Amino acid sequence: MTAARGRFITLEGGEGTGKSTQARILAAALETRGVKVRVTREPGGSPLAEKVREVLLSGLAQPLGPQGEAALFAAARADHVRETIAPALAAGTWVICDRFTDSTRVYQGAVGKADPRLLRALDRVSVADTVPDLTLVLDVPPEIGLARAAARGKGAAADRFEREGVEYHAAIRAAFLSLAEAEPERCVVIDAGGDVDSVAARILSAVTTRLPLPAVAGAPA
Ligand code: Z5A
Repeated sequence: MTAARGRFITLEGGEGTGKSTQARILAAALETRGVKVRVTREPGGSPLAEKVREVLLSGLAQPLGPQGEAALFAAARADHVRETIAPALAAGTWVICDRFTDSTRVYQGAVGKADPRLLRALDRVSVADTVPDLTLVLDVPPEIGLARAAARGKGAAADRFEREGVEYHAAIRAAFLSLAEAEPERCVVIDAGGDVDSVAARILSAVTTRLPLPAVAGAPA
């Protein structure tokens, strides 16, 4: 018997909104309910895409401009989808991805002003039909997200995106909110303020409301 396709969940939002933390917590909660889960991230998520991540976050590619960076994010994404995401979904594993193509639409598109026709063409090649079933947009004011990221990264050098000012991160937040508003059937905005456990409860509630879990004997409801 072939396994039913897994579900594809993406976590999006600005810096320090808690995506990585919540991806791990959501995976553990789903596994408790009998779901096999693979957590991954972008840029990265496959050996080759992790190498492209280093180039992008170092700022080496910044002189290429938003369109050049978008092409690199898409090249990494094509490999990530082919090597990691699509095989997991085909095997019936649920995939939780920390950032995906909405990040390109927001960072390089809405804020960077890359040509939307280019971004759509890149999506056709890199994403094709591997579209998320559910996208959780984690939302906090940028001052809170940046403070969280700074507290975590004490002593480490800021990456190419962390070096941007608060106005830039406010524009990113607004762009994520308007993207979510435009696609309510796929996107849910999660209030990511408050403690980790409260945010995790909001996320689990959104996931179990939108995506029916496979029935597993003995698993908690
Ligand atoms: N980018 C792009 O431009 N185009 C693209 O297509 C893609 C990405 C895919 C990736 O950097 C950068 O690439 C990203 C956009 C760009 N840059 N920015 N900004 P990254 O992966 O290194 O950075 P990030 O995605 O923004 O992740 P982050 O800074 O690690 O944030 P996070 O994953 O949302 O948060 P976290 O790591 O879970 O939490 C941050 C800290 O806050 C940590 O110490 C936690 O313990 C703490 N935390 C988490 N939740 C809470 C709550 N609720 N209360 C208090 N403290 C908390």
